[in-house]
Order: sequence, then C-alpha cells, then structure tokens
Amino acid sequence: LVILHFVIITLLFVAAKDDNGFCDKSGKHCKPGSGEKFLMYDVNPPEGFNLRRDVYMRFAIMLNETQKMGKKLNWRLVLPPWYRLYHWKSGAQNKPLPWHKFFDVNSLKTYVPVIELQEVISNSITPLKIDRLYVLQNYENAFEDGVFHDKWTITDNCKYDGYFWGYNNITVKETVCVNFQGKISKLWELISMHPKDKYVMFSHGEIPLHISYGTKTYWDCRKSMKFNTGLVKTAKNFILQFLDCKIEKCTTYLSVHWRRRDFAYSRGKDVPTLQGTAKQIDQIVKDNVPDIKTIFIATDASETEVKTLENDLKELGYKVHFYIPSKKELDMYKDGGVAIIDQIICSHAAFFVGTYDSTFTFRIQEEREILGFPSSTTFNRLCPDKGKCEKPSKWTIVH
Ligand code: GFB
Repeated sequence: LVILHFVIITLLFVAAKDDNGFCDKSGKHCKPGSGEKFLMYDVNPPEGFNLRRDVYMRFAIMLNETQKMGKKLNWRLVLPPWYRLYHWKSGAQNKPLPWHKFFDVNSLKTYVPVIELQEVISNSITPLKIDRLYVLQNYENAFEDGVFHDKWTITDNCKYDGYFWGYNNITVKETVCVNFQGKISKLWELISMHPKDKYVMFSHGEIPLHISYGTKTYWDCRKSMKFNTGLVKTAKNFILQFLDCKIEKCTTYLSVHWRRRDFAYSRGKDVPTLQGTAKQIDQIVKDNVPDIKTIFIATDASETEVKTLENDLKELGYKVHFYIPSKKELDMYKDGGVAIIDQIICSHAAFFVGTYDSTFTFRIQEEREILGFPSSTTFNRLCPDKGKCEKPSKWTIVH
C-alpha cells in the first residue's frame, strides 16, 4: 500500500510538472501545469454589459470543452475588466472594474479556470507584454459561395480599436490581423501556430460564435455565472421590503424590463411609446395575473419618462416600484451593479415582461429558467403600440 501511494504521488507530481497540467477522473477538477498560459479577449467597444456576458460564455465554453478532453489544461481565461462602457452614464466609474465587483468569481471557477487581469498583472514582475494580439474582423462577404463556412484568413490590414481594458502599460509583441467567421473553437487553430506563446489575446471577441448555443453545456456555464453575493443580498432586501416576498419564486409582483434610450429611437417599431406603455402593462396584468397590484420596473429611461410611467400606472391603480440607488449605493455598486440588482429583482417576479431583442432581457429570462419558473411567465415582451408583435423566442433550460 505504501509503495502504491508513493507511485500515485510520483505520477501526480510528474503530471503537475508537465506543461499540460492534469485533470482528475471526472475532468472537472484540473490543475494547470508549470507553464501557465493566459487566454485574453476584448469586445467591440460600444457593446453593452449583457452582450459581453455572452462573449465570456463563448470563451469559457471554448476552454472548458478542450479541457474536458484532457487538453489545454495549463490555460487560464483572463477576465477582462469592465471599462468605459457606453451605457454607464452616471460617472460613478472611471477605473477598470474587476469581475468580482459583479460576479461570484469562485462560482465561475467551478466551470473553467479564470483569473482576474489584475491578478495576472500583479503576479508578473515586469509590465504585461502580450505575445500575440489577434485582431479579429468580419469577412466582407460571409456567404462567398452561397454557404456560410467556418474559416479564417490572415490579412495585413487592421487596427486594434480597444483600450486594453483601461491599462496603459500593457504592450503587444506582435499583432496579427485575421478575418474570421464561425465557431469559437476554431481560434485554437490560430493559437496552435505559435505554441510558445504565453499571453494570447483576441480583440473583437464577439465575432466568433458559440460552439453550441442553448445546449446543456451552455446552461452549465450559464449557471456558474452567479452574481456577487452583496448585490444578491441588496436585491433580496429590496424584494422583502417593498415587494413583500421572501421566497425565490415570488407571487406578489409583476416585473418589467422597459428598455428605452437608444432602443426608443433606433428600434421604435419594436417598443411601445411612452404613452402606450402603462396601458399595455395593465392589459398584460389583466390577461395573466389579475390579482397582482404591484409592479416593479427596471429601466434605463430618463427621469421624466420614469415619472410619466409611474403616474400613469398609479392612475390605473397599481403600486409601482423602481430600484433607485442612494449616492452611497451608486458609488459602491456602480451602474453595472445597479443594473444587476434590477435584473435580480425582475428574475424573482411572478410574471416578467421584457423588451424585444435586448440582451438585458435575455439574461433575466435565463435567470428565471434557472430558478424554475414556468416559461409562460418569462418569455413575454412589450409590443409596439400598433402593428405586428412577434412572440419572443423561448430559450428554455437544458439540465
Ligand atoms: O446590457 P446591454 O448589452 O443590453 O446594454 P441591450 C444596455 C445597458 O443599458 C445595460 C443599461 O448594460 C445597462 O447599463 N440598462 C438597460 C439598464 N436597461 C436597464 C435597466 O433596466 N436598468 C438599469 N439599471 N440599466 C444593446 C447593447 O443593449 O443594445 C448594444 O449591448 C447596443 O451595445 C444595442 O447599444 C442597441 O441588449 O439592451
């Protein structure tokens, strides 16, 4: 028994010293090897928080899927700090924000080995020098021969349009321009051309597509994206205090994600007018949850619009709530945290109504699927005042 023990320990030690690291039998618990490598990415600067969450999932799944096959065990996915997001208007943030501000990073780690960029930087004695930055670009014509093929081509024309997540001392040894289309797993082909690279970065991480959208793999990764526990606590306190509910699946209120700002003017044909919104919410309540008299609204609308909707709904006999942070809360949670609190409150409602084609709405719908609400209470949308109103797609959970 002692000899066997010795052999096992030696094998583990040898495996740990190997560049590739090792996984346990289940493949779930992997240890990186001595030659750690870092996969970094950046997203098209104007994209919002919730689209970025989807891009994270594409990279996380890309890494997890290879690790399940016992490969690439020495790679870690670097969490790209949140910096200068177009929709964050309050001015409460001007520094790059780490992921643990918004998410439970230990929970992310149950799915894939991730590391905050700040940690990578502070673990390194010299300023971070990325070995290769691949600037991804779309092909001019995605269907050249009438078919969409997964492919990439190295070109000689591109420019990095990001900000290195707000860090001005990060440099790049070599930039490679790549026209890319198709599944994200194809990025390994690019990476494998330079096996000695330790820090590899992709810009425009939104261009590669999910390996498999909506599958069990997708949901396993999605479930690991738990929010920061402080944000969850604040949202739950609000629900308890104002919405009279202390259970996961509340029965006391209806929630609405009312996306305004750029949606109100650039997607006018998909959203109701300011005047039409209250009438529509009233009809939805009457048709679906007639006993409910309390409404929670999550929105990016202006103060005047908020006041108008609040008054209109009150006139129709409803109690209306918005989560409005104090100055101290805004400083602490930032716009990103406030938006997450809004999302959590929407997630627990008896009935949810979202905005067509908003990723903010999609993430709430996913959260409700994880909580186990019937999908009829989740996949609902506000319609334009007049004209066609397509039902939202139902992306139900796969266990
Ligand atoms: O999250 P997001 O990608 O959703 O971007 P869409 C919208 C951002 O606006 C959120 C704020 O991340 C928030 O900062 N926001 C929107 C809200 N709704 C709410 C809300 O109910 N409460 C709070 N607190 N904040 C896409 C963008 O937005 O819309 C694209 O990703 C582009 O960049 C497109 O602008 C038109 O999918 O709704």
